Amino acid sequence: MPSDPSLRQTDLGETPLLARGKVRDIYALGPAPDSDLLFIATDRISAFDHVLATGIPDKGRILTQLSLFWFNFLREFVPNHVITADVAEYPASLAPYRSQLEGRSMIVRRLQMFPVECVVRGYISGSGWKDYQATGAICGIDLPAGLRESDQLPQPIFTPAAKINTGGHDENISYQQVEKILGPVHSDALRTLSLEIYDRASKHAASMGLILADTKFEFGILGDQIILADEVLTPDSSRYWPADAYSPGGPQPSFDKQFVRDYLESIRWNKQTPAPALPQEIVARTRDKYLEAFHLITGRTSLTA
Ligand code: Q0Z
Repeated sequence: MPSDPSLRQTDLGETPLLARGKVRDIYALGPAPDSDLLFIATDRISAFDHVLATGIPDKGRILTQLSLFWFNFLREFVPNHVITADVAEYPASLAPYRSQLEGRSMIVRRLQMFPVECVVRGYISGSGWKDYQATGAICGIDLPAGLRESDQLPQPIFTPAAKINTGGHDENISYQQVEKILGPVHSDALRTLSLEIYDRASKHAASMGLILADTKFEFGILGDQIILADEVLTPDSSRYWPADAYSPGGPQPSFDKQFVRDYLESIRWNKQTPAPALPQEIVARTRDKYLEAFHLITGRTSLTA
């Protein structure tokens, strides 16, 4: 077996793990409840809701550098949770773990997270398409009749979702339900911020030949300031479509994961655990797609420069 250059598992010794997601791991730096957090994006990849047995080398670095690009792009408009992504500035206690951290991690401020996923859709796809077909609406927003899958919406819409624990899918909820959870002031702030960020980001993406079909933001609050958190505008939290191949009337190929999905369909995996490994060719082609997304969005050819 050739050696695996991907990082699928992190281990920071005594540093307490706070949460493990499908792709990212969060550690607590210092005593709860006010300590900073350490976010690490691993090279794990999920498809059909399962984490696969094979990692994509550099995926965590690529997604971290993309998030940092967007945090910086948006910095004058919205504050974000990043303290530093420079491992030279990390606490000395993390020095032994540098190889797991470099390029793929950030130290962030611990926030009170809003328990609502702030999704903005400019195009109709995924759960939005399903809900529209069933009800003619998404999250209580009535839409014109006759839309086709992947069509552009008359205007971008805020389609919040409630987090469901235990690995379940988030559930689309109405703005009224958000108001019941967060109150009218925070609800309006999150909707306005989300739509404005989508507007800015989708214009940048369009200038690079990409459609930003939809994206999910997570916000938290520190004192009285609303802060953009988590990962932002990565292919894992967003649907990017190459504009030159856009063809509404059906699903659009996934920018990053289509080779993986096609492979898993070709082997007729039953989509139950355990998730299979990927052939090296699928790994290499998928890695190239993540690098291509990074290059298109940031204009940079190197992850480190
Ligand atoms: C985000 C999540 C992940 C599993 C907690 N700045 C923050 N302050 C407090 N909490 C969070 C953040 Cl970003 C926070 N998540 C979502 C991310 C793995 C769950 F990488 N959970």
